[in-house]
Amino acid sequence: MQGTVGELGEFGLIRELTARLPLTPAVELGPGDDAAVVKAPDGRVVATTDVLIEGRHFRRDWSTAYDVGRKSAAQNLADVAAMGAVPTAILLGLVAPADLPTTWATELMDGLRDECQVAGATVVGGDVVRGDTITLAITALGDLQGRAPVVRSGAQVGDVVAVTGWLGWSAAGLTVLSRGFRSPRAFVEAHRRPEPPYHAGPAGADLGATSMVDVSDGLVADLGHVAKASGVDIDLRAADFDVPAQMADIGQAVGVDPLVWVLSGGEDHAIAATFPSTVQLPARWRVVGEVVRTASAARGGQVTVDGAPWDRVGGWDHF
Ligand code: TPS
Repeated sequence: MQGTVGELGEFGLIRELTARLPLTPAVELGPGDDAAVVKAPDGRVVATTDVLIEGRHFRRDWSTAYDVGRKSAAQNLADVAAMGAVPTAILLGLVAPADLPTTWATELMDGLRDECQVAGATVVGGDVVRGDTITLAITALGDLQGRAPVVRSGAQVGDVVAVTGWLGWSAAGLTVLSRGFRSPRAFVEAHRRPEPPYHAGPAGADLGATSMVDVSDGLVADLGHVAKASGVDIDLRAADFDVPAQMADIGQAVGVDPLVWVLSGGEDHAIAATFPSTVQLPARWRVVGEVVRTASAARGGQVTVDGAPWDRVGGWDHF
């Protein structure tokens, strides 16, 4: 293998990258032709895309290429799961400088492949282009397997709000890394390699979720989209969140209220959903609030914590 992607060339690089990919039952034709063929027995395809840029979404001195691959696959696959679908495939658009070590690109692909495997999907194709800043454009596809998609607009007054997965760990890790530390490892690892609860997407749909979202920008911010789309408000109960002792300790050490990480931190890719209050939820779902009639003139969208507006660091917004 040549040292840099520039030395290897576009087609050499594509050969190196695609040689690492398995086929799965959902894939009729993998990489190598003009396009791949992914089965959609459901007759519908769930599709989503996300762009990640070096410096803004990841740093090469904070994460390995493998972890960048795991995380960038995870955030797309989690979006598919949050619709109530099972992920089937991803496609990668990679912009890379010519001096990028080939191993960075192959390790990235290994990370994408391994995270896809966790979710039951695989990489079916992509493109590589030369450019100044490493940029990944990832498209993920999924299969609803006959389910109705669980959209943001379905929350009903009286529903409970429940979450599953991790909350606040990635944001705590980002705070630690931003301040030049590399530990505690649990938080740094959570930031480098989130573990979305993929299975909870389709399972939540089957339990009767009335709305569902992937928590990427922060719980309050993402539930704000649900509340707005559904024309309701949402009230969360701070005491119902799990703030682990280790998170409280590190919060104390860096002077941050850990509830800010839990409620406003993104990138753990937890799943939040609303359910009719009559639904018996399995233990992995934690009930943290309820859907209430909107009090705002703007016809919904307010998320309160213990009845008060939550204005402490308002989630992630690029602009
Ligand atoms: C180096 N960050 C970037 S994107 C995002 C967050 C919390 C939310 C979702 O983005 N600086 C570095 N790495 C990071 N991960 C952050 C800052 C924080 P999108 O809306 O693009 O899906």
